[in-house]
Amino acid sequence: MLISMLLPRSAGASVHDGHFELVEGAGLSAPPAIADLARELLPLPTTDGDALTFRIRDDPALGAEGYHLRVTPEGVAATAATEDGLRWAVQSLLQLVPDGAPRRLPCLDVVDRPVYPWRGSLLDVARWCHPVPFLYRYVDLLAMHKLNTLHLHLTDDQGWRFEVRKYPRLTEVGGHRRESPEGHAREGREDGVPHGGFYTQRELSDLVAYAARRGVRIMPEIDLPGHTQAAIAAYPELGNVPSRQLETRTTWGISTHILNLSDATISFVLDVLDEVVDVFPFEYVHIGGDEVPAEEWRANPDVLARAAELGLDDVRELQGWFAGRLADHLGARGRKVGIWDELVDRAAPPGATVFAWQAERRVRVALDAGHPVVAAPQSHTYLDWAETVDDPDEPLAINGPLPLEKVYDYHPDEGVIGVQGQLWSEYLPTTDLVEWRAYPRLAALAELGWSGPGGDFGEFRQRLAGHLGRLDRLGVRYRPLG
Ligand code: TNX
Repeated sequence: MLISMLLPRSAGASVHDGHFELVEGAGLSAPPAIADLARELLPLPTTDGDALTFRIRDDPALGAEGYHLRVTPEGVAATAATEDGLRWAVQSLLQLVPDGAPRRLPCLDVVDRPVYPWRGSLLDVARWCHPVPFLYRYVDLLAMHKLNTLHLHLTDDQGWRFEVRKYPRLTEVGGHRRESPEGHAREGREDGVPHGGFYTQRELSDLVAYAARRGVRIMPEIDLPGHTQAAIAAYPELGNVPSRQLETRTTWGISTHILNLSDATISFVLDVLDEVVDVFPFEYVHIGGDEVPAEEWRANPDVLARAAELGLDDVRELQGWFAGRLADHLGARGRKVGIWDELVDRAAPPGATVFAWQAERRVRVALDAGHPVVAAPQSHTYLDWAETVDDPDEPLAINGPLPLEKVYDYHPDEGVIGVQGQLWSEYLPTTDLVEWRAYPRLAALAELGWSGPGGDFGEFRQRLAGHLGRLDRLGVRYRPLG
């Protein structure tokens, strides 16, 4: 049966007579990491004891993230095969605890596990460098929704946000963009506003550790070889016309300026990735590969020579070769790569995980090419799109509409490893707007990811109404239900 308090909905549950009342000083026993998390998140102080127990127990039926949560009149007992499973049990417990006394929990049995191992949220911090405290809050909200992966889009034409110790100009120069009259001319779009900022490696390492305590892994993305105008502004020798001084791009859209593929540029990129790997322990590093206009390559004799030497008919195939160099380098460091789905048509490195973002059918194309695939089609998962296009109060967005129901009702192709919601930030200059766009659609995506497709939207919407009360208490600036 369905437990109305749980969002995402659980795989299986039953409710029994009676209740357990959680009181101040209730005894807690759990592995140290889980005890710390529960103490931090529960609304009441606890002591050592057996009223709330969390235990690791080998149970293949629960998989890597599942858990069993049982409430009896005597207390709460959770088991899972892993600490991750226990973390999700803590999140479910929090949803069962009423806000305010008496904190009575119904007696129940929840046996729960996710349908997809990859439940992601992309946040673009390159277009706007959202403040570090917001990233912590963002992670808290992901964990609350049992989303397990934060994809941080750290670099783009308009800004480079990842501190690289070996190449400080990436953030000194590439971390800033100037005011631009050309952008201002496009009224209301926040184009042309000067902006700057970056994250130190220390800040990101601390964020990674905080997220890990909540079961959220962070996948960094360094978008290459396109979307790199900020890097080329910082180090012109990376570009196709080394004597040309570009600036960090000041308007939205795709830059035509991309990396050249010289040996020096490749070793520069590998140095950058080495520093990325030092900061982000997660198994995956995303190396981009979207939207690479090839005109500059066609006009660059060195690139043409490289293509000829490799026997490639089309310079665009160099993209696959380049990604392969990066994948080999990262592979030697124990990492796998994530790539955008354009690379599937350009000899993508075998085994790379494809993020299929273009048309929905690209998910199938990537699967058929033999890749692990995260379904991220813009039609269903681009949460930066407006929910409606006929509401005059709707803030400006890059595209739309993408209503809540469409996100919820998405049926990814059979065989994907998961789903991911994207928040590109061209039109999300403030954290309030990020939250407005993210919620409640990210809650719908989270349920799709955890509970699988085919949920009843009407029922979800009712459960969501209660869930929004939780977001209210946290001060989340979500978009109210229409
Ligand atoms: C396409 S999706 C992009 C981003 C934009 C986004 C806007 C993708 C891999 N590239 O650079 O921000 O559209 O919706």
